Formats: sequence, C-alpha cells, structure tokens
Amino acid sequence: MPPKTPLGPPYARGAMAFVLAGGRGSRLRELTDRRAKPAVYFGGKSRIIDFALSNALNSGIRRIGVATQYKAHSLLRHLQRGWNFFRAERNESFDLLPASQRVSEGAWYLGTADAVYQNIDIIEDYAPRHIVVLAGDHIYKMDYEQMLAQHVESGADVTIGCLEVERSEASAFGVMHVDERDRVIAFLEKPADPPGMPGKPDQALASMGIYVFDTPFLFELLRKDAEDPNSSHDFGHDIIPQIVKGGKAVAHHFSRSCVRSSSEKEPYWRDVGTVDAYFEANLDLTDFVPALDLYDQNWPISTFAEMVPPAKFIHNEDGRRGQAVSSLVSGGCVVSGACVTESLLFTGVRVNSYTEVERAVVLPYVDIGRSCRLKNVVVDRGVKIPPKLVVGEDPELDAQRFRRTKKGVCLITQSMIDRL
Ligand code: ADQ
Ligand code: ADP
Repeated sequence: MPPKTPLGPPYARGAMAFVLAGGRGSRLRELTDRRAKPAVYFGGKSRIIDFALSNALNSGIRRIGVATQYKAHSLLRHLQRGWNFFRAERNESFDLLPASQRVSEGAWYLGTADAVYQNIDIIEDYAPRHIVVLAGDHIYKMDYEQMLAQHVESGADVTIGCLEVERSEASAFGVMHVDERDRVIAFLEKPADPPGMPGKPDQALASMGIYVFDTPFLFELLRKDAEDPNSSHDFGHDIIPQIVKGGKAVAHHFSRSCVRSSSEKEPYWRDVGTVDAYFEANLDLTDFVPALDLYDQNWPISTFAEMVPPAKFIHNEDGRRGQAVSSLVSGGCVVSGACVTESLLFTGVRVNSYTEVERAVVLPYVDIGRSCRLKNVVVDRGVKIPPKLVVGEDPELDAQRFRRTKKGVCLITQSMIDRL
C-alpha cells in the first residue's frame, strides 16, 4: 500500500505534479528541429522545463511525472542528468513518461488529457491527493502551494491558473470569464475573436494551462473522456469546457502566487514560443535590473550543470582585451581578445580575437572564429562560426543565409553555416 498522503497543508506534500512536455513548439523553428520546446536552452545555463520543475520543487511538491513525446531524446537526457535526485525512501518520485509505453502499444498521446490518462496506473500507485497539471514550456516563478490551498478552500472541481494578457494576443490561449468570486462561467479554447474583460476591454483573462484537480475526480473524468469518440482528449478543448458547463471551475490569479524578489516589479510570465519572444526574454536578463531575477536564492532554478572550469577572459597575443559587459557568461567559456556586449554565452562557448558579439544568445559549445561581427543573433548549440562572418548589418543578405525574423533577429544553425 502506498503511504497515505497528508490531508491538511502544506498540500504540496500530498500532491503530484504532472508536467506536459510533449509539444513541438514549431514556432521556434530550427531550435526545435531536434529537441522538444521544453528542452530548449534558456537564461545562460538552464532549459525551459527547469522553470516548471523548479517551481514544483520549491513549492514543496516531491512527486513529479513528466510526459514526453516529440523529439524527446535531448529532454530525457537532460532530465536524467539533472533531475535524478528524488529519493523513493522519502516518498519522493520523478518519473519520465514517454508516449507509447502504456495502455495501448504504439499509441502516441492523442492530446494533453490522454497523456495523463495513459499514465493513470502509475499515478494511482503513488496515491496523490491532488494532481497539478503543468506545461513544461513557460518561463515564470510560481508557488503552487498557494494554488492548491485556494483549490481546497473553494471546493472547486478544477482550479485554473490564469493571467491577464493583451486581447490582441489572446487567440493563442484558453480565454475565460469569471464572476466576482472567480468562478469560471465561460471558457473558450483559442477563440478567433477573444472577449475582453469587464471594465478592461483590451485585456483578456487567459488560462496558463495549469490545472489543479482532486485525483479521483480527474481520473473519473479522464476515463469517461477516453471512451468519447468525439473528444480530442485535450484539457483546453475538452476537459476544462466540460467542467465549466457541468461542475465548478475556479480561476486562480497568477498575481496571487507568483514569486518575486525585491527587485522584480511585475509578475513575470513568458511563453517563449517564437524566436523573437525567445530572443527578447533571454536578452531581458542582461538588463541592469532584469524583469526576471534568476539570482533569488529563495527560489533557485535548478538544472543540470556540467563540470566545466570557470569562464575565462584573456588578452590575445597583441594585448587586446577579452571582455564581456552587460552579459551572462556560463562556465567553460573563453573570451579571448574579443568584445561581448548584452549577450548570453551558454556553457563552453569560445569567442576568438578581434570579434565583436552584441545582443546575442549563444547556446553551448559554439565556437566563434576571429574577426566576426555578430549582432541580434541566436546561435544553435555547437555551431562553428567561421572567421570574418558578419551578421546583423545587411538584412537582405542575412535573410538569404539565415532564419531572419520580422524583428531582425537571425537564428544560425550549423547547416546554414555549411551552406555558406
Ligand atoms: P497550448 O499551449 O497551445 O494551450 P498544447 O499545445 O496542448 O496547448 O500544449 C500544452 C502543453 O502540453 C505544452 O507544454 C506541450 O509541450 C504539452 N503537450 C502538447 N501535446 C502533448 C502530448 N500529446 N503529450 C504530452 N504533452 C503534450 C494550452 C491550453 C490553453 C492555455 C495555454 C497556455 O490548452 O488553454 O491558454 O496552454 O499556454
Ligand atoms: P541538446 O538539445 O541537448 O543541446 P544537441 O543539440 O546536441 O543536444 O542534440 C539535440 C538532439 O539531436 C539530441 O537528441 C541529439 O542526440 C540529436 N543530434 C545531435 N546531432 C545530431 C545530428 N547530427 N543528426 C541527428 N541527430 C542529432
């Protein structure tokens, strides 16, 4: 028999986090050609999924399952290396749940609800009192204990994490209406013309894709949904609208549980789903006072960190200084006789002499040759940039050679370099 989960607070100790990490994230273009969006690097040394997992850990949740599907190898490798410290003898667990392992052989997860359904027997074994369903692809700091507490106090069937977004951007979200007690009275999944909020016509109340359920209630619903031939087996399309119609769905406002250090002015949440959004969210970290504080020791973002020597900045043979200003530089980097400004250098990056790098997101083990000028770029892992390459000065040439976004950011991969 599994140990009984506690009934009172802290609720996180009796809960299980189920992280959905199977989506492709195709708007990140070549960054997700070989890895799922949750495995994409972010912030100098982490991956996107580390934020949801760290939130769970910091909230006190000690049972976590991660459902993977699309291009899962890089993600699974990262999770095995960085997140394998849970101890069964302390009632902790960390399960990697790739599709096609369970229920029917060979079946992929049809939708997000099916990803939970196919793992019901594994979850039941742990007997969690609550399930916290999370998306593995957002950047934010949130204390799920607050959301669990609201869920218990309100007696909701489901509690949905939500935040206000620009109405013009709300078509990408589940959009809801709530009454004065935050009960959800209408839910539209990705509406073409999203409704505004009462008194705030330009804002919409969007679902964060985060849900808290009592475990037995969720499983009963999922079992019924699995039998329904008209269902797409998705939380946003099927499960949540059904509860809003026939049960009690309550909204939990992100502002109630977002974790902020003293330097963070606004609640911070980003879906870094496009190359531009990804670039901007990374570069924001180079601000003097960044909107997202990664240095808050009360809410550390855990990750897999390679054993590498410290970052090194050296003069070259002509005495030219290697330097980085307004930049985040990870371990194992060597900046030699080159100038790096407003950039992020992930682990093991080399920047060679006479090169200038400005506003760049440089993923691990990139080697930038001598006398390059790179501006407004994202460079994929392991790319070898040949000497004298100039990017960010001729928009037409850049667009022919690289993936150039509307906002003028160039994504550079090795195959693009090989074609030069
Ligand atoms: P989307 O993010 O568009 O909307 P979806 O593509 O289903 O919904 O992705 C949700 C999460 O599940 C992502 O983390 C993704 O990686 C993962 N995922 C997708 N398909 C999966 C599968 N088959 N197996 C396992 N994991 C899978 C959802 C909600 C909206 C809400 C937004 C907030 O449906 O209502 O507004 O999230 O971003
Ligand atoms: P990560 O995403 O962890 O940084 P890589 O970018 O090196 O890792 O690789 C991403 C995924 O693509 C991994 O699953 C890796 O095994 C695979 N991979 C790496 N290089 C190649 C290649 N040349 N051809 C096919 N697959 C590759």
